[in-house]
Amino acid sequence: MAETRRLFFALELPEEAKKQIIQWRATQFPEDTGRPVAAANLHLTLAFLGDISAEKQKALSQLAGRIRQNGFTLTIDDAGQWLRSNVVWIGPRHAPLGLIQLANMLRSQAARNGCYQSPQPFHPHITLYRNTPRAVSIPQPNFRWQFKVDEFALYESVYKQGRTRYLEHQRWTLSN
Ligand code: 2AM
Repeated sequence: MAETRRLFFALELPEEAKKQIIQWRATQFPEDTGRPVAAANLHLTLAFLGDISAEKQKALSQLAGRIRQNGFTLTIDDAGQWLRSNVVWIGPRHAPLGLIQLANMLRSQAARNGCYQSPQPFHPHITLYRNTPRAVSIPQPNFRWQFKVDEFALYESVYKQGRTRYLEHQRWTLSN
């Protein structure tokens, strides 16, 4: 069988934002909340591609490289839990148009190339905990992390020795 890789397009977070998120998380949630996502793995997924061939990766990378749009400012000022997927997340209360446009474009390119896309609308989020065993009380979002987004990247999810790592394959700058 041809080799495949588990790939997704995502936004990386600035180091400073990651630090603040980790500090906030440490002070707000009990230890048994779930499996905390490592600081290095904090990201905002734009489009999940699944396990795909090198050929499909190339085609989708080419299409991603043709996206012409400006960067945008992202404000992370909301938090919640999804019981269906057992995750605690943070994200924007109001997603900027640029973020929606970028994700929708990548998701439709993925769908047209045979990568299953959830029929649910795009809910931009950064997962903080996975495998949350029960409903947790979500603290009031007493934060407002804001940063400029002018790049996006293609990542590979690698699971090895019980750990997930995200390897960056390619990065693109957002400009008109
Ligand atoms: P999540 O954080 O909400 O779990 C890599 O797995 C990234 O792709 C994660 O951010 C994950 O979102 C996202 N993703 C979206 N759909 C997925 C799926 N069907 N399987 C695994 N990850 C998915």
